[in-house]
Amino acid sequence: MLEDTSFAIHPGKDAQEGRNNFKDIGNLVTNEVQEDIYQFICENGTVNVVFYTEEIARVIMNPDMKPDMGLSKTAINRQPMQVEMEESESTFTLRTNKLTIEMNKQPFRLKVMDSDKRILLNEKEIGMGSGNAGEVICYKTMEADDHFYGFGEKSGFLDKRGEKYEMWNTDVFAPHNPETDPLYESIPYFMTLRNGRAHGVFFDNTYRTFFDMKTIDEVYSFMAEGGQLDYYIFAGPAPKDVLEQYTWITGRMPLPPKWALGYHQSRYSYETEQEVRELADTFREKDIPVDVIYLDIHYMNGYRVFTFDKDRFPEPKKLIEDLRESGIRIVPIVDPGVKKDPEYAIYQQGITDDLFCKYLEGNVYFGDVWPGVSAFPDFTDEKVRDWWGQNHKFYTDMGIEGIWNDMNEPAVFNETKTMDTEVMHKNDGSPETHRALHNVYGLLMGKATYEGLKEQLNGKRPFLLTRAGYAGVQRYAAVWTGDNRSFWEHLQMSLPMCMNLGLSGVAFTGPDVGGFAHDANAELLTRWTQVGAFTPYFRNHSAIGTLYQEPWRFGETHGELIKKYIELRYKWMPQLYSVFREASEKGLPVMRPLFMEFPEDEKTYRISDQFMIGNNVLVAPVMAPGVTDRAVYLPEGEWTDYLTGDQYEGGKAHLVHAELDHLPIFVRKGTAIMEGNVVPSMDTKQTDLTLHVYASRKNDRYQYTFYDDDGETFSYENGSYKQLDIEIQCGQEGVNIDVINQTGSYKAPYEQIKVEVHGLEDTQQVTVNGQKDHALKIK
Ligand code: MIG
Repeated sequence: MLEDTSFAIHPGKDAQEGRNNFKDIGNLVTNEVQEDIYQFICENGTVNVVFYTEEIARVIMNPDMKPDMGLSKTAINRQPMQVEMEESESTFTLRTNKLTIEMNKQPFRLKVMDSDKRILLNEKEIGMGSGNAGEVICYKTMEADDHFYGFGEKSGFLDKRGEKYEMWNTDVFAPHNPETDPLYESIPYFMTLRNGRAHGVFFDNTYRTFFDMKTIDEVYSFMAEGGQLDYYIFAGPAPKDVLEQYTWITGRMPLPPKWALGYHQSRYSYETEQEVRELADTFREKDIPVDVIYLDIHYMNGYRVFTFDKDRFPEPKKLIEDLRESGIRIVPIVDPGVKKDPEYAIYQQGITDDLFCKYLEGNVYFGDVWPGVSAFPDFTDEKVRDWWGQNHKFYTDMGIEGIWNDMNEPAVFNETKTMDTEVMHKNDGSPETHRALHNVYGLLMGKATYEGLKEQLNGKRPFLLTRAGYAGVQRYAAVWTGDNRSFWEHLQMSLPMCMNLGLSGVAFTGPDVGGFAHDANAELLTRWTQVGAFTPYFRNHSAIGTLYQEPWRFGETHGELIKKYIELRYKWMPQLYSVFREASEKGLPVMRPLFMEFPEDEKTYRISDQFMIGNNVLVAPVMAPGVTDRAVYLPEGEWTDYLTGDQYEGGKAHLVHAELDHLPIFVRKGTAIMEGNVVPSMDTKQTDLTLHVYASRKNDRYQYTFYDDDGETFSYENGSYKQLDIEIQCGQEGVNIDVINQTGSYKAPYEQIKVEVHGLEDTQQVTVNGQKDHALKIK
C-alpha cells in the first residue's frame, strides 16, 4: 500500500531494505583444482569455475561455504571439461580456444575475454560480493557501446541499456506500462552486443533477482536475494551463437504441432456449449481459417480443474468431436489452484497423498483464487508432477491435445499476489522455501503438464500455452504475454517484448491480439491482426466485460481485411514452419530483431518497431491510428514489398505508404520464401506449394532450407520429414535454382513445388535444377 504513496521515494528506503551492506569477496586466500573444477577460496566467499565447452563457462560463488555444484530446476546436466591453467604472481588464467578467464588475486577480480582478447566481462573497483541477509551480487564494467537484450518478458523498448529489472513471477492486471516490472515470466538471462559481437550471461538463480544497467555509471550488476551467485558465460561471438549456446544449457522448443501455428480464437469466456458451437459455425460460414477455440474458466464446475460444468457444457466430448470434424480443436484453461472441497476427488487425492504445498509445521497452505479457498500442488516434487500429468487423461480422453496454463506464478488474491514465501517445497528430496523456488513454480507445472500430455497422446505432439515460466520454459510451452490492453501503445510494446522473449530462448510467443482488457476497435483490431499473422503465436483474446473482438465484430469492411490477413498466415505456414524447425534445432527465435541478421549494422541495434521472420523477411507494421505512412529502415541489400512488388534499396530509411489493407512486408532480393494454399485449418494438408524467388541482379548466393513433415506426430524424430536445401544463385544472366539436397523419408502430400520468380529483368533467364521447367520434383 505504502508503495502507492510518496513513501515509495522516502530518502531512507534503500537502507531500510538492507541494500547498503555490500561485502566484497576480498582477496584470494588459496586455490584448488579438483579434476575439472577450478576452485578459488577468498576471504569472503569461494568461487568455482567450470567449462562445459570451449564457449561456455560457469562461475559459482558461495559466500559461506564451498559452492554447491548442483543444477537449478532448468539447466541441462553436462559434463565439465578440463582446461589449461596458468599462474602468474598476480593472476590465475583459465583458457580454451574461445574463452579466457583471468582471475586477479588481490583483490579477487574476474575478467573474461574471447579468442581475440576482447573483454566480455570485467570487474574493476568492485566485483562479487554478498549482503547480510544472504544476498549475492556482482558488478561488471559497462562499456560505452554495450547494448543489452533478453531478460525474458519485459515491457519497454528493445535495448535494455539504462533499465533495471526484477525477476519475480507476478500476475499484473494493472496496465503494463514501460515501468511495470516484474511481469509473469522470470528469465534471468541477457545478451550484450558491442560493435557487432555478442556474448551472453545466464544468472541461474531462482530467488528474486535484479539486473541493473541504470543506477551506476559504466557499471551494471546482477543480484539475488538468496542462493549462490551462479552464472554461465556464453562466448558468442554472433548473436545467433549466443542463443545456440544458451539453449544448449536450458533446452530448445520441441517442434509444435502445425495446428498450434494456426489462428486461435479466445475470450474470457465463451461461456456455454451453444456459444462455442455458434462461434465455430460463424468461422465456417464466413470461411475464415481457424485452428483453435479456447475455453476459459467458465467451462469448469465451480472453477474446479479437471471438471466441466454440467449446465453450461452438458456434452463436452461430443462438442470436441463435432468441432474436430470441421478442423477446430478445443484448448481449455487449467489453473494450479485446487478448490478446498472435501467432496472433490482432486482435492481429496491431494490431501490424502500429500501432494499440496505445506508449511514446515505440516499444515497445508491455502490461498484464494477463482474457486475460493484453494490448495496448490507442489510441482517441485516428481510424485506430484506425475499425478498432475496423469489427471490430464480427463481431457485427452475427450480428444483434447492442448492445454492453457494460467495463474501459475502462482497468482493468489492477496496483498503479495502470491503464495506465502515461507511455504516449503519438497523439491525432489531437498526441501526449500517458496522464497527460493517461486520463480520455477510455473515452469514445473508446465513440465508436469507437457510430459503428462505427451504420454497420453500416443505419439501426437501436445501443445501447451503458459503465462508464467523461468529460463528453459521453451522446452514445454509457448508463452503469451498476459493481460495487455486494447491500446495502440500495447501493440507497439508487443514487438520488443516478443523479440526479447525470442532472444531469451522462447521462440513461440505472442500477445493477445486485439488486446485483452479495454475495448478494441475496428482499426486497432485490423492493424493488430496484421502483426499477429507474423508473430509466432497468433491468438485473439479479450476479457470479460469488454467488447467482443472476433474478426467480424467491427463491420464488413474491416472484417474482410482481418480475414485476408488470417488467410495470409496460412499462406505463409510452410515458410513459418521451416523457421520454427530452425528454432527447435538451434534455439534461434522465429521473430527476430534486425540486429540478429545484421549485427554489423549499428542502426539496427535499437529498432523496436520492425522485426524479421527468419533471415530474409522484414515486417514494419503500422501501429498508430490514422497513420498510413511510416519510416522503414531497410538494412543492406535490395528489398521487395511482398504485397505491392515495389522495390527498395537497403542501407537506408524509406517513407512507406501503407493504407489499412497493407502490412509492409519486405523480402530481401536474392532469397526465397515458401507459400502454401489457404486451408480452413491445419487439419487439411496443404498440397499446393509455391517457392517464391526474388530475383536480384547482383551476384548473390542464398541457401534456402525448406522443411516439412506430418505436422502432428514425433515420427520426424525417426527420419520421417522432408527437407530441401535449395541454392539460389542470382546474377546478370539470370537466376539458377538448384536443389542440392533432399533428405528425409516423409511422403509429402504434393509431388512438386511450383517456382515463381519475381522481379526478373527481360535479359534474365531462370533455370530450375538446370531445366527451363519451373517446378521442383519431390522425391
Ligand atoms: O484475469 O482466466 O491472463 O488470459 O482470460 C484473471 C481468466 C485470470 C488471466 C489471464 C487471462 C484469462 C483470465 N485470467
